[in-house]
Formats: sequence, C-alpha cells, structure tokens
Amino acid sequence: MASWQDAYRTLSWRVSPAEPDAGRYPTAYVPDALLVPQVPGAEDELAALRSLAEARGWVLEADGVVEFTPPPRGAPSMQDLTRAGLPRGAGPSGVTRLRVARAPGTPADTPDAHVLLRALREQRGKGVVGLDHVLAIGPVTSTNPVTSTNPVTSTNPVTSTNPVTSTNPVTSTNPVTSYLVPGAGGKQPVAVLAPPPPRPSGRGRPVTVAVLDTGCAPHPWLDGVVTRPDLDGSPIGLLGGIDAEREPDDGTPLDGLAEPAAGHGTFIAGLVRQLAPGADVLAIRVCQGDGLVDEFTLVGTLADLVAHQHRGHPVDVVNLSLSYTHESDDDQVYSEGLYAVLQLLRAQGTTVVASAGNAGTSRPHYPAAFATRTAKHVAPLVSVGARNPNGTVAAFSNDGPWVTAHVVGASLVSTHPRVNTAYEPLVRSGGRETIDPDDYGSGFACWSGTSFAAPIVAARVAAHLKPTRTRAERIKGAAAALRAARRQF
Ligand SMILES: [Ca+2]
Ligand SMILES: [Ca+2]
Repeated sequence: MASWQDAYRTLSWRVSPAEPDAGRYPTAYVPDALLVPQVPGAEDELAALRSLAEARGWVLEADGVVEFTPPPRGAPSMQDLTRAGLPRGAGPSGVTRLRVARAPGTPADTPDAHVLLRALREQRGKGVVGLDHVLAIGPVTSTNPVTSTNPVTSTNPVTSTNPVTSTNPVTSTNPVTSYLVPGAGGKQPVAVLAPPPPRPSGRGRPVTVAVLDTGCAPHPWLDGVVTRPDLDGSPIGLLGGIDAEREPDDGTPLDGLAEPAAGHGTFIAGLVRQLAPGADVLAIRVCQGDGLVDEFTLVGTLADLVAHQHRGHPVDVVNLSLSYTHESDDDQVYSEGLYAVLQLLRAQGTTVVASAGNAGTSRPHYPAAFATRTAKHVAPLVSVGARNPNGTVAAFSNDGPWVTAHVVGASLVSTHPRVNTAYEPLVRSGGRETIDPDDYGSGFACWSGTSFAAPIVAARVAAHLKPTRTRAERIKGAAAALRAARRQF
C-alpha cells in the first residue's frame, strides 16, 4: 500500500481569491510555481519579477524547461502560429517553470505565486508570465478544485451518503450534482451484452487517437487496441505515482473507495473503441486518481507528443478531457505556452478535441476556449459540451460562444476497469444480494461528463479520417473529417 506521503507528493494546489471588481476570479494553481514562455522580452519581465520576489524575502529558482520542437517544414512559423495572443508578436520556443522559494535565512511569508504575479501585473500591465494552473479532468464528480470542497473529505464515506440512496434527482435542488446520482447519469456498473465492434483489417497505418488522461486498464475490448507511446525509450506522460486504472483506491486507501477519476481513461478509450473501431488509442497517463494535472506537466507531455510525431509516428487526434479557468479578464495571453504547443500539434496535422467542463458555467475553460481563436493552416481544435440522451443540452455542461460542438455526454455506457471497492450491496441473504454499487466486475459503467462528450467527437473525426502522409494532406483531411463528423452530432 502506498503511504499518504506518496499520494500527496503528487500535486498541491491553492485557489486564488475572487476579486471581480479588479477583474480577477478564482482559479486553482500550484502555490509556488510560475510559467514563463520563452519569448523575446521575457527577460525584462523576469528581472522585475525577481526584485518583487526579493522585496518579499523570496527567490526564484529555475525548476524545469520544456523545449518545443520547431514547426515542421512548410508550416507557418512559431510567430505566425501564435501571434494573435501574444503582446510582443513572437512565438515561444519553450516554457520555463520557476519555483518561488523563501530566501535562505530570511523571515518571510509562505511563497505564493499568485501574490507575486498580481504585483507584477500591477506594476507592468499585461505580460507573458503566468500561473501554473491546475487542470481537472471532468467526469461530473468533485475533482474540479475551483468548485469542489477539499478533496481530502470529498470521498469520505463517513460524510458522503450511499450512492444508491443519496439525493433524489426529482427533489434535489442542484441540477449539476443531480448527475452524480445513479439512475440520473451518475456512475454505476452496467452489463453490456453486445460484442466488441469488429476491428477492420485495413491496409496501411491505423488512425491514432491520443488520450491524455488517467491511463487505461487491461480490458477485453481494449487489449491490442490501446498502447502507450514512448519517446527515446521512455513512456510519454507520468511515470511515477499511482495508476488509478489499476489501483483505483490507492490515493485515499483507508476509505476503501475509488478515487474520483479512477476509470476515467478506460471509459474514454472504450468510447473511441465503440465509434472508431479501427483506430488505435494511445493512452498517455497525465494524472492520478485525483484527476488533477498542472499546466507545466501537460505542456511537457504535449511537447513530447509533438516530438514523437516529428520522429515519424503520426498522431491524428488528441483528446483532452480536462480544463482550467483563468484568474484574469486578460486571460488568453497568459497561456501562451499551452496554446503554442497545441498549435504545433495542429500544424503537424493533429486535430485537438477538448471538453468544455462540467461546472454549469459560461466562464471560459481552457484549453477548450482556444477554439475561438482564428488559426489558419492548421488542423481543427474543437471544444465540446454535453447533451442528454434525449438531445437537450445537459445541465452540468459549460456553455458559451467558446463551445463549438455539442454531443451526448450524459448517461453513456463504456468500458471500466474491472474493480470492486468498499461499498456493499444493501442486502445479502441466502446467496442472493442487491446490486453492489461499486463492483465493476462486468467491465462496463454508465457515467456522465463533458469528459465523455469530447472523445465522441474525437472518435467520430477519427472514423472519417483517411491516413495520409504529408502535412498539407493531413490538415485538409482533418477539416473534411470534422465536417463529415458534424453531420452526425
Ligand atoms: Ca480511496
Ligand atoms: Ca463493492
């Protein structure tokens, strides 16, 4: 069993205070990290940041660099790929993460990246330095750090009710959390009788869909379909920590219950399997069972995927069922590193599909909201909201002009790791029992979220794609595949 230190070594986060009058809103961020896109002029901003840190008894230490593979031959330059969002009209060649630490021997407050960044923006106005935002993968659960309460208590069986008998969806007052209730879209085991869709034995390379998520469990529908890509002999994505698809209860093992995002990646892989049976799924672990990943880790993983593709391994579609919100009205300029790496993928011919999030808000969530930026000569970026099974828009789905597609995302059925955690049947008597609410021995579940709407778009695009070789063909083919897929939404 992993210790609690192992579980919490992964990612600590803080939520910034809301100051609507000052144009600032809550966001979840890594408390002691800042991201600096490598662009001309960033040095000035960095020098100002260092003196602001010094005045508070803090120092800035370099803590990791992501270098981008430059745009492929014939593609627009990095500057052209990103300039719409950048104040200085240049594209980043990478992203540096800085740690804010206490200066040795100096009495000082606990470092807070948001405090420092606010001071910087007050002094210099719009810049390029940003928070290391925390993204939440989004089934309708409590994993969104901005809207949820403390994750330490949210899954506690002592304080949460039994999922079978918890709030009645008819009488409950919160339309978003009604989707947590089994029978109303909430997660529950189901039995599937249909056989797995047959894999077409086509010639040529298969279409590939990369899923950056919790990973993927072994499963009869997925074995031989799902692989994890390597870069220079090392798997892309998270290496350490706890694999939530294999050990669903390991983050908070004493409660006996699965982590909120356990099963998420396997469920997504199964949706792709259902709609694009010929596609290969690249399952890339970026988070553990808490469903949280920091922006720097995500940018680094996407940059590895760009490099992987640059070395001759095509990635046709990338599915991102994760999102965060910005702290500022000037938001888009502060995610230039993430935008740039997505643009690099799109310039290679990869379609990017991102979920809109489940907070029932019109506040833009990223990376989905990048869909509103005009981008020429690249493959599409689609942001996806969720519909109910009857076609109406789901109450939990975020929405707004930045959501560019809606497909069903509530009460879907897909593959789930075959695990059983601590809830018990209500009645067990004489060899008979009621349904065990968290026994997924059948290998299938019903679940809801824009997380699951996004892979439906990803899979439908993949199903219409014809694998092509050149960059220009791939970009043209991606746009045509999306047009064909839209007719099925
Ligand atoms: Ca647990
Ligand atoms: Ca159980």
